[in-house]
Amino acid sequence: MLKIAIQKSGRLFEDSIKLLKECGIEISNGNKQLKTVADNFPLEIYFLRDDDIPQYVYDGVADIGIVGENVLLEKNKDIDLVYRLGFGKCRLSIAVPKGVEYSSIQDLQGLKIATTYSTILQNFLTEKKINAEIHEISGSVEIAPGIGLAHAICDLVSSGSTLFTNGLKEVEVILKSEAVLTANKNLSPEQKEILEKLLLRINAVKKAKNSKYIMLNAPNHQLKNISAVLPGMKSPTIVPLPEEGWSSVQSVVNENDFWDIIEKLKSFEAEGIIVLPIEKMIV
Ligand code: PRT
Ligand code: ZN
Repeated sequence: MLKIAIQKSGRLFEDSIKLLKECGIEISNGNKQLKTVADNFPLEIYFLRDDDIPQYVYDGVADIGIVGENVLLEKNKDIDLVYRLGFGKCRLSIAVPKGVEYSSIQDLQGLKIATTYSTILQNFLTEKKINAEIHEISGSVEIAPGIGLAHAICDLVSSGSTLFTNGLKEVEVILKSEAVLTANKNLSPEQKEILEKLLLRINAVKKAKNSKYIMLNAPNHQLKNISAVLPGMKSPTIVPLPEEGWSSVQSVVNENDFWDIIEKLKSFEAEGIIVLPIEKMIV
């Protein structure tokens, strides 16, 4: 049995549950309880506050956990970052009131900066040789300059609208963060084996998300050109069509290269191009 800690409620909860579901792991009890056991995978799920997850993983109360990289770094526990999960993306940034002139990081010298991320901020300031006073507060950081508590803030930003509505502007990004899978350093061989199985599934889900299945018809004299732009997992699947001189080509393409590839395929006389999402991909 492997114990995983996920956020009880909040920004990472739904995506964490969704990921487990996509990995074929069924959880019937929801998050009303502190913990529950998956029906079809040796996984026990603990629902916790995100701030507590690194400590629990470090203590071995949970073996692995899903938490923002920002929280992992702030808590600074000796646990492993095993996998970047690609959701819960945000950045930890320094912001100052809109009207304040800011031309370089030197403008932070001597300022008072309010934050809930004092460890990460202190490391950043030390590295940049900036002497600023950190004022640690537990929430509503964005109102600190407005009420005269600090000159600047250091907080998480995603859309930027919180900064905007509080009359602040982002001047330094100190960390780009996303949800990560973290693990205790002393897992038993049995726990490691379960983690490997889970990672295989997570990988399959992630790979599939970044890929599309593509089907098209092409004249046979273009098959060489088309195969060159459609590497697929090994090579494209090519099946002759009943119509003389034509074939059906099927392959997998990376989401990022998608439009580029489509343009090339069109120039090689591809027709009837169909693109499908992939649910899982095991390579
Ligand atoms: O109750 P618990 O302690 O578990 O939850 P929490 O309230 O501490 O955390 P929660 O649910 O707000 O965030 C969990 C994690 O989501 C964070 O640790 C980040 O890794 C990630 N995340 C992603 C964010 C944001 N985006 C985000 N925008 N966490 C917080 N914010 C806040 C930010 O602090 C600011 O107040 O949203 C506001 C800014 O958003 P924009 O869109 O206006 O820029
Ligand atoms: Zn929290």
